[in-house]
Amino acid sequence: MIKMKTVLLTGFDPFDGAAINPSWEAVRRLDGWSGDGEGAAFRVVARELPCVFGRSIEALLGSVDALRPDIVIAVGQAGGRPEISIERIAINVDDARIVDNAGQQPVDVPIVLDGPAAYFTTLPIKAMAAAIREQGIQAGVSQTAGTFVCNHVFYALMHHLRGLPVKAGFIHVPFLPEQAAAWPVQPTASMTLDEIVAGLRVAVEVAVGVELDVVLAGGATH
Ligand code: PCA
Repeated sequence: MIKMKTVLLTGFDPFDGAAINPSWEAVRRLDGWSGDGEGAAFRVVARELPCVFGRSIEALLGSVDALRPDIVIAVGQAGGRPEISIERIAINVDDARIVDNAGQQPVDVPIVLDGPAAYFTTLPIKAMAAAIREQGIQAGVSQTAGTFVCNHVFYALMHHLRGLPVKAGFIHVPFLPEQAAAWPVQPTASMTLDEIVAGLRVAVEVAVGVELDVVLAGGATH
């Protein structure tokens, strides 16, 4: 019998005065979705995280320990980026340019005292980006998840799961068109919710089905 894999997807609540966060809007549409691809049956559980330093980690790791997922993909908004960006690396620093939803603004504080400088994701990021693009949706590998709450939970997730056979990582998604239209800087990139949801579906299927990432250039020159 094929073991049913559990995929934990998380999204964030709105932050920085926004009314909506596309990461949670997309992820919540995938709650309860199950698939049965090539010997890799899975079901998705979605959870919302608060955009708050500290509490976001407690919520994420609490769900990881309760659900014992095989795969964890945390998702957040990266306003201004044009593509679904699959993050390669989490770094051990909080450096907030804006306050979080609890008014906190840590600057140059380690996430885990005496933790390693960084962790690589354990998701097959090149295969994921390529498969999303094959569906006509812009996607790529990103070399930094920033230094705000997204990188914060990404680092804590990888630290928590180190040495365990759980694939985990982080995906940033663009603004929705209505957010981009209201942004003071024009033009600003966006993606429809349907496209974001479709891209995340492909990301989940590849994360479940691909054990060894493909070798494809996905770097950056700056
Ligand atoms: N994006 C922020 C935090 C929450 C979110 O959706 C970030 O990129 O850090």
